Amino acid sequence: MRRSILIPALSLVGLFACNSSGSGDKTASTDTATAKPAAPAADTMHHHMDSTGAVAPVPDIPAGAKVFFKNLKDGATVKSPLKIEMGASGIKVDSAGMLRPGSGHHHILIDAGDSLTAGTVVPKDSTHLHFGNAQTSTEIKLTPGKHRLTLQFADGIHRSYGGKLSSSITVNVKQ
Ligand SMILES: [Cu+2]
Repeated sequence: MRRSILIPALSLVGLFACNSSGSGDKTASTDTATAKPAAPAADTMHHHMDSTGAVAPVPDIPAGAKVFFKNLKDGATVKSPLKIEMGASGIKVDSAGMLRPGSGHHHILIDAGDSLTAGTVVPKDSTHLHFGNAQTSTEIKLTPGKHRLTLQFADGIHRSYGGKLSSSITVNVKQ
């Protein structure tokens, strides 16, 4: 398993090294210039390119895949802090950083709209939470009253899979 992740990671490092130093040599793994991009870098700042140099499109959604709030129903009355279990079926929950078809990671949008158009990079702020370590549960603090929560799945480089892989509920947080 680790191996299959490592190999594409290394080939990407080679790609970046090519751009910066012109040396895509695989023996350059001890080179400090090629070692740097191996860090969690490959996040939102780097485009993942295919062999033609174009940014790869958002991967197709596997047939029947869906995401859902496991432990919460629409309209539920809840307490803060609120534990949220994020469910996914038909698609793999994986860590962020690399584009891998058939996988992605969860995001929670708090009072920030129902879903993000497919291909849109999910913002990173207090109302758009990323779970790029493949987390499937979290705890959030909410002020009393009604809140709209959206679970939004996105690909390895944080691009939304769109409404098909999202789910929205309203919760009523009691004082
Ligand atoms: Cu993300």
